[in-house]
Amino acid sequence: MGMVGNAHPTNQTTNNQQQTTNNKQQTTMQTKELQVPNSLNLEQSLLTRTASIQRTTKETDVRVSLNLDGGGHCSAATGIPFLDHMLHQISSHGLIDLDIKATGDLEIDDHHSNEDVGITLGQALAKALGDRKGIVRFGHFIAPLDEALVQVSLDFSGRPHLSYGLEIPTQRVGSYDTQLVREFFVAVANNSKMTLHIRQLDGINSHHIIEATFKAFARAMRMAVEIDPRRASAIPSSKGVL
Ligand SMILES: [Mn+2]
Repeated sequence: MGMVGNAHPTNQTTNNQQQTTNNKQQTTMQTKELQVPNSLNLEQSLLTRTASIQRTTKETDVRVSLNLDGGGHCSAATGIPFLDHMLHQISSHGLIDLDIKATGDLEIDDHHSNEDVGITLGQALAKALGDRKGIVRFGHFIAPLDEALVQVSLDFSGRPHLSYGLEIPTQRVGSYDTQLVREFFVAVANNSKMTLHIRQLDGINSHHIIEATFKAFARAMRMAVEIDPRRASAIPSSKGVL
């Protein structure tokens, strides 16, 4: 670089650099003042809200991996096609990445596999949520699917409960026994320690009623597991524990 007439520009550059440095310091100080005390923990918990559970019994072998902060990517192979279809609803509308594989005694019927997928999914949800710090905790949604309209309200309360108000008019959807919908949600609620209320507001077609339920459940859960920035990393309970 030429040195001609460099005195002024160099000084200006130095001044500019000092100004930039001062600005940076100011910015840093402002950021520090605005920082949530445990924001680092919050970021860490966001990055690790995943869980993998393998559960093996004499009846079934189920593996569930999930990421609560996913993008709705789903792989579901439970041996029960209609249940796979419903698990896709949870993932897609809950924005939860799900990888579920199950083998089981389907030669008897779908009962054990259906229930054990629910149990393992519930356990994975509980594990991924950890101590439930910072979550919104409550979630609700009313999902329409054509003539069907289903309301789900839930609370990651730590107290398992299911109120189930579906009246599904047929015994089967395809080869799936519609009684198993209740069994699935019992298993999820018990093992994730969730309070879960399901109300059918309208509906005629069994497939629509069940699918609207899973969609409403997915959206309600998405709301409940979101991190509440005003909650920071506090446990959302007046008791201090969930
Ligand atoms: Mn469908």
